[in-house]
Amino acid sequence: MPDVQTKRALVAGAVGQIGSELTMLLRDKYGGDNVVAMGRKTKPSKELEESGPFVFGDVTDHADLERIVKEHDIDTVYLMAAILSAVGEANPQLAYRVNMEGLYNSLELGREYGLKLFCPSSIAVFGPGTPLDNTPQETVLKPTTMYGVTKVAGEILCDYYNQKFDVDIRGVRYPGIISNETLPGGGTTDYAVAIYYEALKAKEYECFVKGDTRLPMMYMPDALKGTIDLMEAPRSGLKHNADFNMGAMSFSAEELADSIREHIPEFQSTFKPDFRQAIADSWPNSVDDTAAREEWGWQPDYDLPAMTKDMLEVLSAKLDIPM
Ligand code: VAH
Repeated sequence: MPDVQTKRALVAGAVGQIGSELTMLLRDKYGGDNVVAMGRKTKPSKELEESGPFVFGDVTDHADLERIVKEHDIDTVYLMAAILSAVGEANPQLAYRVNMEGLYNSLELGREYGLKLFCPSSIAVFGPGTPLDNTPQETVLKPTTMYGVTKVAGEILCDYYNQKFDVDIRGVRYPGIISNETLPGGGTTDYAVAIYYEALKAKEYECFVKGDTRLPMMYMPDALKGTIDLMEAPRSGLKHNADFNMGAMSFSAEELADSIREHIPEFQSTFKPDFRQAIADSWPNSVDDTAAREEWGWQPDYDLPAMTKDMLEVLSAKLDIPM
């Protein structure tokens, strides 16, 4: 099948951490009217509501999703709706339903309507037995969270639909994403966002993982750039589908706090691990993203110092708290 040229996109999960910023960027690119934002329950921001169409819908409801795809003449779907790792461990049944049924419905609509799909995965596909450093593209995938289980199954399903039905499905294994627009909802890497808000607001933060916990992370502008670049790459150059490792930076919670102290010397950080420590411990320290670099030219712009500087500047202005 030739490459689908996106004219009208649907972003499912458009009120979430990544979806909200991705929608605005896609609207800049394709025109506000051509990018339909879909949320399930949460009221959208004024910006999201006024810059293009917004609909309420549920990815677990095939008929509902099909109606939206047909009504808006959608050719490309970004499936950003998901239950993340921490909430998923509190309610594995919900994580299974949203992540698996949402994906299955999207894949089936992709097959029926010839849609191009972005179906994100996560470093949560890794687990015990996976090499921790510079984790290879092809390696042991035996996660210990329901979120990770749904992402491994999802990657394989995406490969299957690609081969069997020639559906153009792409995706990356997102690391922890750090951003300053919409808060993340219920992941293990949420501390890496919360720490910036609290450093400005309270000058102290109690982190829910240990100081030496090291994870792969990425600043939102890089995550968005990677997402769109992968979707725009010629399909013929891709050997992988929806499972690209995509690295940017890797730091421990203590190093993150230290980078903030470069700007706010009085900032105090303490570490009190909870149930999320075990989840973090099951994930790698860093990933090998050679395949993404070779197949579609992936190249991140931000390292930890550059991200911290930008995060604090943006949040200081937004919260009206001087550094
Ligand atoms: C989570 N942020 O913490 C997500 C992520 C890297 C993991 O996909 O659950």
